[in-house]
Amino acid sequence: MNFSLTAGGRRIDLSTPLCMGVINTTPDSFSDGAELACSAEKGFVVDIDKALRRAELFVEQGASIIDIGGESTRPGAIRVSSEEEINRVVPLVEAVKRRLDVCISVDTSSAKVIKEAINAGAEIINDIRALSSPEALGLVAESQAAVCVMHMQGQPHTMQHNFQYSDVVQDVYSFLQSKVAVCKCAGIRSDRLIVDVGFGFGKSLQNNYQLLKELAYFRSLNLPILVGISRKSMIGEVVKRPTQKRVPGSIAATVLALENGANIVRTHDVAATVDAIRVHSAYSQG
Ligand code: 7PJ
Repeated sequence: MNFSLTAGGRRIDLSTPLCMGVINTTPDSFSDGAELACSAEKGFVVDIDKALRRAELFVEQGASIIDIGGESTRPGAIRVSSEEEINRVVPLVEAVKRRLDVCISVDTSSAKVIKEAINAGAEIINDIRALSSPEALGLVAESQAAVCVMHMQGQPHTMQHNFQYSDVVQDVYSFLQSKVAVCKCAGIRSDRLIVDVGFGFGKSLQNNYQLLKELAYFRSLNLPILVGISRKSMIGEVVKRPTQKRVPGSIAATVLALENGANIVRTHDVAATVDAIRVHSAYSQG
């Protein structure tokens, strides 16, 4: 399937899969956030220069999209206020916009953050809560931004305690199908929509691998598929390594996702992921 996405003023060609590099501006992100802190005394403040250098490096390494997040959504995380999230995210969106010609995605569920992020130049809203707030849905609909609609069962602070599926693949599929219908009904055309099964969001290890194995089934939604696997516990539990050492395992899972139809790969490790995408593309054309 040859998709193209309209995101803000940008047309994004998805005839080959793209890499989305993650920049977390959260103090408690398990893999990178705390590294971007610049002052421990005043609480957490994002070091814009450091974050910008990381964005530049990601672009040099081949990322097409930079995903900026200000709310930690790892299992157990507590929500932060929209004001706090805006303070973390918006200055970085503005700085990346000024410096780099790269598509900017913002990882948020808050309508206030969505509004400010789009004003600052964000072209994709990556909402792990699938625009569940009516204001968020309205704001995205009336903008030109694209949106990534992700499946999650529960909320980050409790999602790994109790989840239940009758058939995880079918349940996630139905959820995405109905969220896509809601988005279209609000006026978001299909060339502005991306879907994501939400690896690790209210799912057992087995659920995650079932979804990875059956990812191709989600192609029948006829929308680009984004996957976020990078360094997650579905890798850590299998390779038995801490987050920083999960890159090879993450790449193995990424290649499987690509083979099953993933169009966008969200990652903390851009260079390795871009290599995997290139090898997979050569294999596909071989
Ligand atoms: C995902 C995400 C994901 C999308 C996070 C982490 C946790 N957004 N945001 N998909 N994961 N669309 O980076 O491990 O899987 S935060």
